[in-house]
Amino acid sequence: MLIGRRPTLRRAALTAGAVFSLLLLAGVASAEVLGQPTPGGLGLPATVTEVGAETQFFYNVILLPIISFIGLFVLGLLIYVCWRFNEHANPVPSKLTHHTGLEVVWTLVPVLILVFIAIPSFRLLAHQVEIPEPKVTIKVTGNQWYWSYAYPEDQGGGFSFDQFMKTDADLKPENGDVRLLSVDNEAVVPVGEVIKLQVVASDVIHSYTIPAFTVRIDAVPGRLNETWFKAEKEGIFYGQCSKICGKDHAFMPAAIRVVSKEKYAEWLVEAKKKFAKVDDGRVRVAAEADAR
Ligand SMILES: [Cu+2]
Repeated sequence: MLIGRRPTLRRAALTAGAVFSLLLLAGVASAEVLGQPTPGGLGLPATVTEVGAETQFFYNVILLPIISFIGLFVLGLLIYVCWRFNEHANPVPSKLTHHTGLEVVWTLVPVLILVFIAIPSFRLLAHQVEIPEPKVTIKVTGNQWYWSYAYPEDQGGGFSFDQFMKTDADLKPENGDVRLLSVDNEAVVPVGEVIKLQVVASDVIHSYTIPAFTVRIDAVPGRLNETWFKAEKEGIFYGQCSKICGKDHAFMPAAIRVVSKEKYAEWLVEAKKKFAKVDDGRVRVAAEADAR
């Protein structure tokens, strides 16, 4: 009986191993596409910031092995108990209800595991929360259902613009447009510089998220939240609103393009001209009223 089963078991194990390796390969291959989700992607998206690398290390190397071990250990215990103490194997159950040694162990061990996790966790949290001296500060406002960006005057900005998702009709895949993620006006930042984001909302709670920067912060009306990132690679990085904010919650992506310092300076000059006319809603309304 057992001899008959073995080849089947081995085949099943080999198949499982092959499927797992393929999934891993798919995950590794897809990790190369920066800043956007990839079909067949597995694991966390590729990151381009130091905080992102630390976060992924914390998750993949510290947390994942611990939770996997705990999950397997509890599963093993359950299977053992079902097998060893079922009605047939153990017809006369023990009357034992307390075991001081065991109770001390199963209280202490989880506490020690939590302390072990807390140390790197707080270090990471501090790195995320303490914002270094920023080169560029951008105010991001969440609206139903789009993001607005304001670049301050004293850093060469002095303009603001809205960022809307491109509709399917406007999409140009040949130019690298991605459905549900590409926007009309990308926010632009220089590579290798500390960017501070001040995030707020004008109507309901939104959440500004760019996975490749490991940036995710709530946009709350009447409250200015701050976060930061320093992108080490150029490219276009997408995110989506991560707080259910109404009808078009799924259609307010965020897009940040990271460019060289020279290109950023050029973009500032262009953007100043491009967005000068629509820098203030009231100005626009007044101008429209005059025209009438
Ligand atoms: Cu939203």
